Amino acid sequence: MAAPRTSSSRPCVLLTGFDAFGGETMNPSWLSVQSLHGRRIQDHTVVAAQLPTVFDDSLVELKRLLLLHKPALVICVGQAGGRAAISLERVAININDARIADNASAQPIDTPVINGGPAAYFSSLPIKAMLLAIRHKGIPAEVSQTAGTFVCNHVFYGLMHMLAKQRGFKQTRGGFIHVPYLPDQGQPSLPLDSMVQGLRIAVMTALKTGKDIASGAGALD
Ligand code: PCA
Repeated sequence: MAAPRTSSSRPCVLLTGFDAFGGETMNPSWLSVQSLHGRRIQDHTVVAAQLPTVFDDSLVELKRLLLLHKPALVICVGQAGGRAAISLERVAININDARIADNASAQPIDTPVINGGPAAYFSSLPIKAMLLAIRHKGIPAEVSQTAGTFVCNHVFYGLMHMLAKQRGFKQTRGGFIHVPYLPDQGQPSLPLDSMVQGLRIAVMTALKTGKDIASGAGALD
């Protein structure tokens, strides 16, 4: 697979995190991807960027980043309060259904992410291989069957739609990972170091793995 090149000629990995939302003062998704910015993993350079926790604007920014960096791999990361493990999301669905307002006070209910788009897209990341590799380091991880219906699912669906439809991105792999709260935000939580390490392993495994391994997620629990 010929990897797209950045201006620095080394292929790049785009990691995105979100700004704080819902009354929180921090978002671990941004803090964790930020600390990987500039790191070299499997001869790729990591570019970390922040997306606003806002329907539509988040996808405008994501499209700009894709066209600018032409990454070989894109992983969008978000916070999922209430979860105890790094969640490798399997599927994005074509629905916005917000329980709370986003950071621009919008609260869409039962609207499509993309008018006329397919019902769902699967992640194109090797989520089973990533699950095993992260757990192997003693970091809690799980495959998740829903990224919710708020801005994270919106971005995940929009990402997969762009990769499917945008010229030049057919070879680009992409997907979504949710991270738990940090200890300061409440329980359950995961320390920042573990999130950063888990994401680094996720990126490395995605770059190293061609076809995903066939392993029942249930059997790994
Ligand atoms: N989590 C939210 C949106 C931004 C974030 O970090 C979600 O799970 O939809």
